[in-house]
Amino acid sequence: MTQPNVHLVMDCHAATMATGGAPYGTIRDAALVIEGERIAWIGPRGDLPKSWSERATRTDRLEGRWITPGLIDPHTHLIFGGTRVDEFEARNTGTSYAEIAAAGGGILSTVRATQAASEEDLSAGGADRLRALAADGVCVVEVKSGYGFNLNEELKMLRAAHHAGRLAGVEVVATYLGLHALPPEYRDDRAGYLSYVCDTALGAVAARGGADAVDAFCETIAFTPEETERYFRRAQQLGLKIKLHADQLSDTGGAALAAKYGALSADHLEYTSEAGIAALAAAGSVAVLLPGAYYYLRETKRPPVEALRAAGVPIALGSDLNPGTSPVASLLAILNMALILFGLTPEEALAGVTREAARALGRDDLGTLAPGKRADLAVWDIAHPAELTYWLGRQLCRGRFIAGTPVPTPSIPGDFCHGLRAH
Ligand code: DI6
Ligand code: FE
Repeated sequence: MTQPNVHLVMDCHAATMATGGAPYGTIRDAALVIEGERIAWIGPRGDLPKSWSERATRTDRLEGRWITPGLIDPHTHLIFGGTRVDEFEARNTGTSYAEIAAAGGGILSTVRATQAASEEDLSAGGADRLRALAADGVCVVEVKSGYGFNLNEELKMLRAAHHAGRLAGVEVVATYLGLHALPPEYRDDRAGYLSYVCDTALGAVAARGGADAVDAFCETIAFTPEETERYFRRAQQLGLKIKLHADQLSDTGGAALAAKYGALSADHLEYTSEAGIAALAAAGSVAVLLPGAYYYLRETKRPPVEALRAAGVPIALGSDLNPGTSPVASLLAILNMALILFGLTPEEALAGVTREAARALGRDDLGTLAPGKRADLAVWDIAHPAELTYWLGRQLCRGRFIAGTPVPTPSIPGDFCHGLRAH
Protein backbone atom coordinates (compact mmCIF):
# COMPACT_ATOMS: atom_id res chain seq x y z
CA MET A 1 0.00 0.00 0.00
CA THR A 2 1.48 3.40 -0.96
CA GLN A 3 2.38 5.68 1.95
CA PRO A 4 0.32 8.94 2.03
CA ASN A 5 2.30 12.05 1.15
CA VAL A 6 3.85 14.01 4.02
CA HIS A 7 3.66 17.80 3.67
CA LEU A 8 5.30 20.25 6.09
CA VAL A 9 3.97 23.77 6.73
CA MET A 10 6.67 25.90 8.37
CA ASP A 11 7.71 29.48 9.14
CA CYS A 12 4.30 30.33 10.55
CA HIS A 13 2.41 31.00 13.77
CA ALA A 14 -0.63 28.84 14.54
CA ALA A 15 -3.89 29.79 16.23
CA THR A 16 -4.93 26.18 16.68
CA MET A 17 -8.18 27.09 18.52
CA ALA A 18 -7.59 24.02 20.71
CA THR A 19 -8.66 24.57 24.32
CA GLY A 20 -6.71 24.19 27.55
CA GLY A 21 -3.57 26.07 26.58
CA ALA A 22 -2.54 29.54 25.41
CA PRO A 23 -5.15 31.98 24.15
CA TYR A 24 -6.39 30.94 20.67
CA GLY A 25 -4.33 27.74 21.23
CA THR A 26 -1.40 29.79 19.95
CA ILE A 27 1.89 28.16 18.91
CA ARG A 28 4.45 30.72 17.74
CA ASP A 29 7.09 29.66 15.21
CA ALA A 30 5.07 26.51 14.59
CA ALA A 31 5.44 23.52 12.30
CA LEU A 32 2.50 21.51 11.03
CA VAL A 33 2.71 18.05 9.43
CA ILE A 34 0.00 16.94 7.01
CA GLU A 35 -0.09 13.21 6.17
CA GLY A 36 -2.61 12.56 3.41
CA GLU A 37 -5.76 14.50 4.37
CA ARG A 38 -5.10 14.69 8.11
CA ILE A 39 -2.95 16.69 10.50
CA ALA A 40 -0.31 14.30 11.81
CA TRP A 41 1.63 16.65 14.08
CA ILE A 42 1.63 20.31 15.15
CA GLY A 43 3.92 22.07 17.61
CA PRO A 44 6.87 24.42 17.96
CA ARG A 45 9.17 24.07 14.94
CA GLY A 46 12.08 23.24 17.24
CA ASP A 47 10.21 20.16 18.50
CA LEU A 48 9.47 18.75 15.04
CA PRO A 49 10.42 15.04 15.10
CA LYS A 50 13.22 14.28 12.63
CA SER A 51 11.22 11.37 11.25
CA TRP A 52 8.67 13.77 9.79
CA SER A 53 11.29 16.04 8.19
CA GLU A 54 12.89 12.96 6.59
CA ARG A 55 9.55 11.73 5.18
CA ALA A 56 8.34 15.10 3.89
CA THR A 57 7.74 15.23 0.12
CA ARG A 58 6.89 18.92 0.24
CA THR A 59 7.56 21.89 2.53
CA ASP A 60 5.62 25.16 2.35
CA ARG A 61 7.21 28.10 4.16
CA LEU A 62 4.59 30.75 4.99
CA GLU A 63 7.06 33.59 5.62
CA GLY A 64 5.85 34.36 9.12
CA ARG A 65 2.13 34.34 8.33
CA TRP A 66 -0.50 32.95 10.69
CA ILE A 67 -2.56 29.81 10.17
CA THR A 68 -5.93 28.97 11.72
CA PRO A 69 -8.34 26.10 11.16
CA GLY A 70 -10.22 26.65 7.92
CA LEU A 71 -13.22 28.83 8.82
CA ILE A 72 -16.69 27.29 8.94
CA ASP A 73 -19.98 29.14 8.31
CA PRO A 74 -22.63 26.97 10.06
CA HIS A 75 -25.75 28.85 8.91
CA THR A 76 -26.54 30.19 5.42
CA HIS A 77 -29.46 30.46 2.98
CA LEU A 78 -27.15 31.34 0.10
CA ILE A 79 -28.99 29.44 -2.65
CA PHE A 80 -31.75 31.74 -3.91
CA GLY A 81 -33.07 33.49 -6.99
CA GLY A 82 -33.29 37.26 -7.40
CA THR A 83 -32.48 39.71 -4.59
CA ARG A 84 -34.54 41.77 -2.14
CA VAL A 85 -32.65 45.02 -2.73
CA ASP A 86 -35.94 46.71 -3.75
CA GLU A 87 -37.41 45.95 -0.33
CA PHE A 88 -34.18 47.03 1.33
CA GLU A 89 -34.40 50.38 -0.42
CA ALA A 90 -38.13 50.68 0.50
CA ARG A 91 -37.42 49.83 4.15
CA ASN A 92 -34.75 52.52 4.18
CA THR A 93 -37.04 55.10 2.64
CA GLY A 94 -39.88 54.70 5.14
CA THR A 95 -41.91 51.65 4.04
CA SER A 96 -42.87 49.28 6.88
CA TYR A 97 -42.37 45.53 6.96
CA ALA A 98 -46.13 45.08 7.05
CA GLU A 99 -46.56 47.16 3.88
CA ILE A 100 -43.82 45.15 2.16
CA ALA A 101 -45.37 41.83 3.20
CA ALA A 102 -48.83 43.05 2.14
CA ALA A 103 -47.37 43.88 -1.28
CA GLY A 104 -46.22 40.24 -1.61
CA GLY A 105 -42.63 40.90 -0.57
CA GLY A 106 -40.50 39.05 1.97
CA ILE A 107 -39.66 35.36 1.84
CA LEU A 108 -42.45 34.71 -0.69
CA SER A 109 -40.88 36.99 -3.28
CA THR A 110 -37.62 35.01 -2.99
CA VAL A 111 -39.60 31.78 -3.28
CA ARG A 112 -41.11 32.97 -6.57
CA ALA A 113 -37.68 33.97 -7.91
CA THR A 114 -36.08 30.70 -6.76
CA GLN A 115 -38.81 28.53 -8.28
CA ALA A 116 -38.44 30.46 -11.56
CA ALA A 117 -34.63 30.08 -11.61
CA SER A 118 -32.88 27.17 -13.32
CA GLU A 119 -30.79 24.80 -11.21
CA GLU A 120 -27.75 25.99 -13.15
CA ASP A 121 -28.46 29.65 -12.36
CA LEU A 122 -29.01 28.83 -8.68
CA SER A 123 -25.65 27.02 -8.60
CA ALA A 124 -23.87 29.90 -10.33
CA GLY A 125 -25.32 32.51 -7.97
CA GLY A 126 -24.55 30.33 -4.97
CA ALA A 127 -20.99 29.74 -6.17
CA ASP A 128 -20.45 33.47 -6.46
CA ARG A 129 -21.52 33.96 -2.85
CA LEU A 130 -19.42 30.99 -1.72
CA ARG A 131 -16.35 32.53 -3.41
CA ALA A 132 -16.93 35.69 -1.39
CA LEU A 133 -17.00 33.63 1.82
CA ALA A 134 -13.93 31.66 0.66
CA ALA A 135 -11.98 34.91 0.28
CA ASP A 136 -12.39 35.22 4.07
CA GLY A 137 -10.74 31.83 4.64
CA VAL A 138 -13.95 29.79 4.74
CA CYS A 139 -13.54 26.10 3.82
CA VAL A 140 -16.89 24.58 4.91
CA VAL A 141 -20.36 26.16 4.60
CA GLU A 142 -23.78 24.96 5.70
CA VAL A 143 -26.41 25.77 3.07
CA LYS A 144 -30.16 25.48 3.68
CA SER A 145 -33.02 24.92 1.27
CA GLY A 146 -36.30 26.66 2.16
CA TYR A 147 -37.13 28.85 -0.84
CA GLY A 148 -38.52 26.01 -2.93
CA PHE A 149 -41.48 25.02 -0.72
CA ASN A 150 -42.51 21.96 -2.79
CA LEU A 151 -40.37 18.81 -2.84
CA ASN A 152 -39.05 19.11 -6.38
CA GLU A 153 -38.00 22.72 -5.89
CA GLU A 154 -36.43 21.93 -2.51
CA LEU A 155 -34.46 19.05 -4.05
CA LYS A 156 -33.42 21.43 -6.86
CA MET A 157 -32.05 23.81 -4.21
CA LEU A 158 -30.16 21.03 -2.42
CA ARG A 159 -28.55 19.84 -5.68
CA ALA A 160 -27.67 23.44 -6.57
CA ALA A 161 -26.04 23.89 -3.15
CA HIS A 162 -23.72 20.92 -3.61
CA HIS A 163 -22.87 21.93 -7.19
CA ALA A 164 -22.13 25.49 -6.07
CA GLY A 165 -19.66 24.09 -3.56
CA ARG A 166 -17.85 22.15 -6.28
CA LEU A 167 -17.72 25.25 -8.48
CA ALA A 168 -16.35 27.46 -5.68
CA GLY A 169 -13.90 25.04 -3.98
CA VAL A 170 -15.83 24.98 -0.70
CA GLU A 171 -17.28 21.94 1.12
CA VAL A 172 -21.06 22.35 1.34
CA VAL A 173 -23.04 20.69 4.13
CA ALA A 174 -26.73 20.88 3.18
CA THR A 175 -29.80 21.25 5.44
CA TYR A 176 -33.43 20.76 4.46
CA LEU A 177 -35.40 23.76 5.75
CA GLY A 178 -38.80 22.17 5.23
CA LEU A 179 -40.73 24.55 7.50
CA HIS A 180 -39.63 28.05 6.47
CA ALA A 181 -42.88 29.84 5.61
CA LEU A 182 -46.46 28.70 4.81
CA PRO A 183 -46.98 28.52 1.03
CA PRO A 184 -49.89 30.74 -0.07
CA GLU A 185 -51.74 27.75 -1.52
CA TYR A 186 -51.89 26.26 1.99
CA ARG A 187 -53.04 29.53 3.62
CA ASP A 188 -56.23 27.84 4.86
CA ASP A 189 -54.76 24.37 5.31
CA ARG A 190 -51.78 24.42 7.67
CA ALA A 191 -52.41 20.81 8.64
CA GLY A 192 -52.30 19.83 4.98
CA TYR A 193 -48.89 21.47 4.52
CA LEU A 194 -47.54 19.82 7.66
CA SER A 195 -48.75 16.44 6.40
CA TYR A 196 -47.16 17.06 2.98
CA VAL A 197 -43.80 17.98 4.54
CA CYS A 198 -43.82 15.29 7.26
CA ASP A 199 -45.42 12.40 5.36
CA THR A 200 -44.04 12.99 1.84
CA ALA A 201 -41.19 15.49 1.51
CA LEU A 202 -39.05 14.49 4.49
CA GLY A 203 -38.93 10.84 3.44
CA ALA A 204 -37.95 11.76 -0.10
CA VAL A 205 -35.21 14.12 1.11
CA ALA A 206 -33.83 11.43 3.44
CA ALA A 207 -33.96 8.84 0.64
CA ARG A 208 -32.03 11.04 -1.79
CA GLY A 209 -29.37 11.90 0.79
CA GLY A 210 -29.03 15.52 -0.29
CA ALA A 211 -29.29 16.86 3.28
CA ASP A 212 -27.56 15.88 6.54
CA ALA A 213 -29.99 17.78 8.79
CA VAL A 214 -33.37 19.48 8.92
CA ASP A 215 -34.22 22.98 10.13
CA ALA A 216 -37.41 24.94 10.77
CA PHE A 217 -38.45 28.53 11.50
CA CYS A 218 -40.26 28.21 14.85
CA GLU A 219 -41.76 31.67 15.34
CA THR A 220 -45.13 33.40 15.74
CA ILE A 221 -44.93 34.47 12.06
CA ALA A 222 -43.89 31.00 10.89
CA PHE A 223 -44.49 27.59 12.53
CA THR A 224 -45.69 26.70 16.02
CA PRO A 225 -43.74 24.54 18.49
CA GLU A 226 -46.36 21.80 18.01
CA GLU A 227 -45.96 21.84 14.22
CA THR A 228 -42.19 21.92 14.59
CA GLU A 229 -42.23 18.98 17.02
CA ARG A 230 -44.23 16.83 14.59
CA TYR A 231 -41.62 17.65 11.92
CA PHE A 232 -38.74 16.82 14.29
CA ARG A 233 -40.27 13.49 15.31
CA ARG A 234 -40.47 12.43 11.64
CA ALA A 235 -36.96 13.72 10.87
CA GLN A 236 -35.54 11.79 13.81
CA GLN A 237 -37.27 8.59 12.60
CA LEU A 238 -35.51 9.14 9.27
CA GLY A 239 -32.10 9.55 10.92
CA LEU A 240 -31.75 13.24 10.03
CA LYS A 241 -29.99 15.58 12.46
CA ILE A 242 -31.87 18.55 13.92
CA LYS A 243 -31.25 22.33 13.79
CA LEU A 244 -33.72 25.11 14.55
CA HIS A 245 -34.28 28.85 13.96
CA ALA A 246 -35.31 29.46 17.57
CA ASP A 247 -36.62 32.42 19.60
CA GLN A 248 -35.47 34.99 17.01
CA LEU A 249 -38.37 37.44 17.40
CA SER A 250 -40.13 36.06 20.50
CA ASP A 251 -39.75 33.34 23.16
CA THR A 252 -41.71 30.43 21.66
CA GLY A 253 -39.75 27.84 23.67
CA GLY A 254 -37.79 27.02 20.51
CA ALA A 255 -34.47 26.45 22.26
CA ALA A 256 -36.00 23.98 24.74
CA LEU A 257 -37.76 22.17 21.88
CA ALA A 258 -34.50 21.91 19.92
CA ALA A 259 -32.73 20.59 23.03
CA LYS A 260 -35.52 18.03 23.61
CA TYR A 261 -34.66 16.52 20.21
CA GLY A 262 -30.90 16.62 20.78
CA ALA A 263 -30.44 19.35 18.18
CA LEU A 264 -26.98 20.02 16.82
CA SER A 265 -27.82 23.70 17.23
CA ALA A 266 -30.44 26.28 18.04
CA ASP A 267 -29.93 29.45 16.02
CA HIS A 268 -30.68 33.19 16.58
CA LEU A 269 -31.84 32.94 20.28
CA GLU A 270 -32.38 36.68 20.89
CA TYR A 271 -35.46 35.90 23.06
CA THR A 272 -34.40 32.57 24.58
CA SER A 273 -35.20 32.16 28.28
CA GLU A 274 -33.10 30.83 31.15
CA ALA A 275 -35.03 27.56 30.85
CA GLY A 276 -34.16 27.35 27.16
CA ILE A 277 -30.50 27.99 27.92
CA ALA A 278 -30.44 25.32 30.64
CA ALA A 279 -32.02 22.86 28.21
CA LEU A 280 -29.39 23.62 25.53
CA ALA A 281 -26.62 23.13 28.11
CA ALA A 282 -28.05 19.79 29.24
CA ALA A 283 -28.45 18.59 25.64
CA GLY A 284 -24.99 19.71 24.52
CA SER A 285 -26.58 21.72 21.70
CA VAL A 286 -24.67 24.66 20.22
CA ALA A 287 -26.04 28.23 20.26
CA VAL A 288 -25.49 29.68 16.78
CA LEU A 289 -25.70 33.47 16.96
CA LEU A 290 -26.47 35.45 13.82
CA PRO A 291 -25.52 39.12 14.21
CA GLY A 292 -26.08 39.88 10.51
CA ALA A 293 -29.88 39.52 10.80
CA TYR A 294 -29.87 41.40 14.12
CA TYR A 295 -27.95 44.24 12.41
CA TYR A 296 -30.06 44.42 9.22
CA LEU A 297 -33.35 44.20 11.13
CA ARG A 298 -32.15 46.90 13.56
CA GLU A 299 -33.01 44.55 16.41
CA THR A 300 -32.57 45.78 19.96
CA LYS A 301 -32.87 42.58 22.01
CA ARG A 302 -29.39 40.98 22.09
CA PRO A 303 -29.11 37.22 22.56
CA PRO A 304 -28.34 36.31 26.24
CA VAL A 305 -24.58 35.88 25.73
CA GLU A 306 -23.68 36.22 29.41
CA ALA A 307 -26.22 33.55 30.41
CA LEU A 308 -25.07 31.23 27.58
CA ARG A 309 -21.46 31.61 28.77
CA ALA A 310 -22.43 31.00 32.42
CA ALA A 311 -24.35 27.84 31.45
CA GLY A 312 -21.43 26.55 29.36
CA VAL A 313 -23.42 26.49 26.11
CA PRO A 314 -20.98 26.48 23.16
CA ILE A 315 -21.40 29.63 21.05
CA ALA A 316 -20.96 29.52 17.28
CA LEU A 317 -21.43 32.30 14.71
CA GLY A 318 -22.94 32.23 11.22
CA SER A 319 -23.53 34.71 8.42
CA ASP A 320 -27.20 33.70 7.92
CA LEU A 321 -26.45 34.82 4.34
CA ASN A 322 -29.92 35.33 2.81
CA PRO A 323 -31.43 38.02 0.57
CA GLY A 324 -33.91 39.38 3.10
CA THR A 325 -32.54 39.72 6.61
CA SER A 326 -28.80 39.12 6.29
CA PRO A 327 -27.24 39.76 2.87
CA VAL A 328 -23.78 39.41 4.48
CA ALA A 329 -21.22 37.53 2.37
CA SER A 330 -18.30 38.04 4.77
CA LEU A 331 -17.70 35.85 7.80
CA LEU A 332 -15.04 38.29 9.05
CA ALA A 333 -17.67 41.04 9.12
CA ILE A 334 -19.81 38.69 11.23
CA LEU A 335 -16.90 38.29 13.68
CA ASN A 336 -16.69 42.05 14.05
CA MET A 337 -20.48 42.37 14.52
CA ALA A 338 -20.38 39.63 17.18
CA LEU A 339 -17.97 41.74 19.23
CA ILE A 340 -19.56 45.14 18.65
CA LEU A 341 -23.25 44.08 18.79
CA PHE A 342 -23.25 40.98 21.04
CA GLY A 343 -20.22 41.54 23.30
CA LEU A 344 -18.27 38.41 22.40
CA THR A 345 -14.50 38.48 22.94
CA PRO A 346 -12.20 38.14 19.91
CA GLU A 347 -11.19 34.62 20.97
CA GLU A 348 -14.86 33.57 21.47
CA ALA A 349 -15.72 34.93 18.03
CA LEU A 350 -12.89 33.07 16.30
CA ALA A 351 -13.84 29.89 18.18
CA GLY A 352 -17.40 30.52 16.93
CA VAL A 353 -16.39 30.03 13.29
CA THR A 354 -13.91 27.21 13.93
CA ARG A 355 -14.17 24.83 16.90
CA GLU A 356 -17.78 25.62 17.86
CA ALA A 357 -19.03 25.92 14.27
CA ALA A 358 -17.69 22.42 13.62
CA ARG A 359 -19.65 21.22 16.65
CA ALA A 360 -22.80 22.94 15.31
CA LEU A 361 -22.46 20.77 12.19
CA GLY A 362 -21.67 17.60 14.12
CA ARG A 363 -18.22 17.48 12.53
CA ASP A 364 -15.64 16.26 15.05
CA ASP A 365 -13.07 15.98 12.24
CA LEU A 366 -12.93 19.78 11.87
CA GLY A 367 -12.56 22.96 13.87
CA THR A 368 -9.06 22.90 15.41
CA LEU A 369 -5.47 22.36 14.22
CA ALA A 370 -4.74 19.14 16.10
CA PRO A 371 -3.45 15.64 15.23
CA GLY A 372 -6.18 13.55 13.63
CA LYS A 373 -8.24 16.48 12.42
CA ARG A 374 -8.80 16.97 8.70
CA ALA A 375 -6.15 19.36 7.39
CA ASP A 376 -8.38 22.34 6.65
CA LEU A 377 -6.44 25.52 7.25
CA ALA A 378 -6.45 29.18 6.34
CA VAL A 379 -3.33 31.32 5.87
CA TRP A 380 -3.47 34.95 7.10
CA ASP A 381 -1.46 38.15 6.64
CA ILE A 382 -1.93 39.32 10.25
CA ALA A 383 0.24 39.98 13.30
CA HIS A 384 -2.31 38.66 15.83
CA PRO A 385 -5.43 36.43 15.57
CA ALA A 386 -7.60 39.24 17.01
CA GLU A 387 -7.03 41.12 13.74
CA LEU A 388 -9.56 38.75 12.16
CA THR A 389 -12.25 40.45 14.28
CA TYR A 390 -10.77 43.96 14.00
CA TRP A 391 -10.59 44.93 10.32
CA LEU A 392 -13.63 45.48 8.13
CA GLY A 393 -13.17 45.12 4.38
CA ARG A 394 -9.49 44.11 4.22
CA GLN A 395 -8.32 41.04 2.30
CA LEU A 396 -6.43 39.24 5.09
CA CYS A 397 -6.61 35.67 3.80
CA ARG A 398 -3.62 34.46 1.78
CA GLY A 399 -4.74 30.92 1.03
CA ARG A 400 -6.82 27.90 2.05
CA PHE A 401 -6.09 24.16 2.33
CA ILE A 402 -8.98 21.68 2.43
CA ALA A 403 -8.13 18.12 3.48
CA GLY A 404 -4.46 18.97 3.00
CA THR A 405 -4.89 20.15 -0.59
CA PRO A 406 -4.17 23.79 -1.44
CA VAL A 407 -7.36 25.27 -2.92
CA PRO A 408 -6.57 28.37 -4.97
CA THR A 409 -9.11 31.11 -4.27
CA PRO A 410 -9.28 33.41 -7.31
CA SER A 411 -10.70 36.23 -5.23
CA ILE A 412 -7.66 36.21 -2.94
CA PRO A 413 -4.98 38.57 -4.32
CA GLY A 414 -1.48 37.15 -3.82
CA ASP A 415 -3.01 33.80 -3.01
CA PHE A 416 -0.22 31.71 -1.47
CA CYS A 417 -1.87 28.59 -2.81
CA HIS A 418 -2.23 29.83 -6.40
CA GLY A 419 -0.26 27.57 -8.69
CA LEU A 420 0.65 25.12 -5.94
CA ARG A 421 0.09 21.56 -7.01
CA ALA A 422 -1.90 19.13 -4.90
CA HIS A 423 0.65 17.11 -2.90
N1 DI6 B 1 -35.09 33.62 9.64
C1 DI6 B 1 -34.57 34.63 8.95
O1 DI6 B 1 -34.11 35.67 9.39
C2 DI6 B 1 -34.57 34.24 7.51
N2 DI6 B 1 -35.24 33.01 7.53
C3 DI6 B 1 -35.49 32.66 8.78
O2 DI6 B 1 -35.99 31.61 9.09
C4 DI6 B 1 -35.29 35.22 6.62
C5 DI6 B 1 -35.18 34.77 5.21
C6 DI6 B 1 -35.72 35.82 4.24
O3 DI6 B 1 -36.18 36.89 4.69
O4 DI6 B 1 -35.62 35.54 3.02
FE1 FE C 1 -31.47 31.71 8.94
